[in-house]
Amino acid sequence: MRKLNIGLIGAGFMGKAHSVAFANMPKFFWPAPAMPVFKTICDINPRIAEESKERFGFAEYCTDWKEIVNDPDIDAVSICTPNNCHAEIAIAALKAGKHVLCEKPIAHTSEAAKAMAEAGEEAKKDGVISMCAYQYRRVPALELAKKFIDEGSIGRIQNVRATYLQCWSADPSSPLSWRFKKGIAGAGTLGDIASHVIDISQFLAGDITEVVSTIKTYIEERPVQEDGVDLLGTVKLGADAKKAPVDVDDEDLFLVKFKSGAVGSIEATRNAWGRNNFITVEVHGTEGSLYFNYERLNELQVCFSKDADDRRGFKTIYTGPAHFHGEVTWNIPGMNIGYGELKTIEIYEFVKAIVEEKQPSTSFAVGYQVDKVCAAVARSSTTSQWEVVK
Ligand code: SOE
Repeated sequence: MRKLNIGLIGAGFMGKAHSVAFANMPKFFWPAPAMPVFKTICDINPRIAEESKERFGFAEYCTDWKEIVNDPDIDAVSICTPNNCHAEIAIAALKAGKHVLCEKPIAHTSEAAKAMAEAGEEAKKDGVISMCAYQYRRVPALELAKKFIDEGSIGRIQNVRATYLQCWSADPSSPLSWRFKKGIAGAGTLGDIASHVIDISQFLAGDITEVVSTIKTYIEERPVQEDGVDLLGTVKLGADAKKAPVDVDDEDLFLVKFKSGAVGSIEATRNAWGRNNFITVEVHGTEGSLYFNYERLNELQVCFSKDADDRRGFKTIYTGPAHFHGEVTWNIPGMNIGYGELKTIEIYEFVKAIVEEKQPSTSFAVGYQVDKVCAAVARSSTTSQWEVVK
């Protein structure tokens, strides 16, 4: 079986998610398209780099990503660093002929996102794969929603209402990690999580062409955590901790127009107490509606206008073996998959794309399209006008 030497850069939360998924991929998808070999893991923190080598089973570790990009034995690179490093690493890796899976958002500026998309197109000519980690569109229930839409079961889409609500940043005592710094993250909630629901909405209803938005920053300064690793709000610092300003958005609200003529609304925040990974999408068509909530990951609610008046309403389909990649996960609907399996599906799609030399559905070009919508949302929040996605 073909082997694929992996270099993983950034050993935090996402580094763990990618490592677990590479390890599990052949356990679910057998025979695997290729066997991942855990070659090198990189983190700028030497202690974390060394520990992660042991923990995730890599042969080597390093603290400089260039060692991975320059290693002729490495075939594919996973980029799990903060956003401001994506472009430099991804472009260098693609130029070195390595397949790249990069965490979202694609980049921290529009210029960097454009350069990555161009590098992805260039690399494509040599059969090199670029992929942006918008994994949620691969939730089996959302793949099923797409199937209903494509089959015409809910008619023509009129409205898409999507939210991504979390609460990990609602507490002002949670530290100023890189996610609250524009220079590193590029944006706050917008790039971090609104981008996911933009991708899902475009996956289901086609490209967004215009937006009008309002953006708010609720917590304008946060305590500084010296040498802190980003732990997503699980760390709380005392009132006496030194504080520094937040220069990114906490909440984004926007209306959207799709190329198809459909309209919609998107809301995203990391400051909604009680909401955890509350990704919802409701699609209203001329002949029915679909509803999904990530907190009920294995369910899709469907309602069809053709049902008799006295029994029309949402019914729940539990995803399982009959659905997207369900035949390789667990045998009975209701046994359920979780975040780990979802990342495993993403890694399978990446490895399959490499072996088949076919760009995945979330190529850098798609990551760039999401970035363009985010840029229009940011522009509209200052002009208070509808802004065209360009
Ligand atoms: C934090 O908001 C975060 O880890 C995001 O960065 C991820 O993209 C999302 O899937 C879960 O929440």
